[in-house]
Amino acid sequence: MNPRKLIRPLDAASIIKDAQKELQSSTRRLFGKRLLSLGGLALLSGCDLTDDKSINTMLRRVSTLNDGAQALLFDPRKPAPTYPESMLTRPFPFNAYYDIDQVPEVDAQTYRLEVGGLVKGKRIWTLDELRALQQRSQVTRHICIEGWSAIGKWGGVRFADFLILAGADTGAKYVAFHCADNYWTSIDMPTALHPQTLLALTYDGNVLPPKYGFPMKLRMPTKLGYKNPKHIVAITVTNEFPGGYWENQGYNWFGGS
Ligand SMILES: Nc1nc2c(c(=O)[nH]1)N[C@H]1C(S)=C(S)[C@@H](COP(=O)(O)O)O[C@H]1N2
Ligand SMILES: [Mo]
Repeated sequence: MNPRKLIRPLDAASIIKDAQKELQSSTRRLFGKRLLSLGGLALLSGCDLTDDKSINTMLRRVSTLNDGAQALLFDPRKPAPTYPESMLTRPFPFNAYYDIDQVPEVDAQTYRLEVGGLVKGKRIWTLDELRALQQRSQVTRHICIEGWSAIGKWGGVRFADFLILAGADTGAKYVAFHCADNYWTSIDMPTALHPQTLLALTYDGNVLPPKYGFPMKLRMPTKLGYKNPKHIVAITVTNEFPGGYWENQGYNWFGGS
């Protein structure tokens, strides 16, 4: 059976609640300040978010907003909403460009994270070294362009801390991620340095399970699902546009959520 069939319908009620909070204050701010929230996006994409279908439509339209407009509207300091643990979506959905029985097996003992490109520091990291760094956690909403969203809890290292420890040139334009399943994606430096961007090693308090990206994924509540790479094996800091698996097939590169 196609696992997508098992995924819950959109959690419409809570998305609309978030959107309404934004809408109350955002109409005035939308064009004055640089605001890009769910509510702001609803306005920009002309959707009223009254049902699952219009949320779907909005997610689709958002993906076709051009990257320049999104980058201009995105405020890299604006925090994404967080939620109480009582709102966690159980079970959290699995998604990838293949079915769940194809999830890559990564060996914790031999695993090494390679950091390359414009960095001056340590280039090879073991899992234990990453686990020894200061850990934080977040309960945030993951929004997938295919029309579902879910609230999850991830723990790990703040990516900005990691980039600084690795001696990365934070004036570079992009950070690219290569994954054990050959997936790849890339993000802009302002998003890489956003305080909620996390190199996640755990899910819901336990070691990140294979289906959610063992040994490590990048979790960004400011970006759509496909910008959140799982099973990361290499990170590259670069000024050359790296693209991505879905982005090169037409998905919006900026991919803000
Ligand atoms: N390595 C890798 N990362 C990936 C993908 C993938 O196929 N491979 N799919 C992306 C998409 S489209 C989504 S919605 C999320 C799903 O993450 P989850 O399985 O933890 O829900 O992973 C993203 N990261
Ligand atoms: Mo996705």
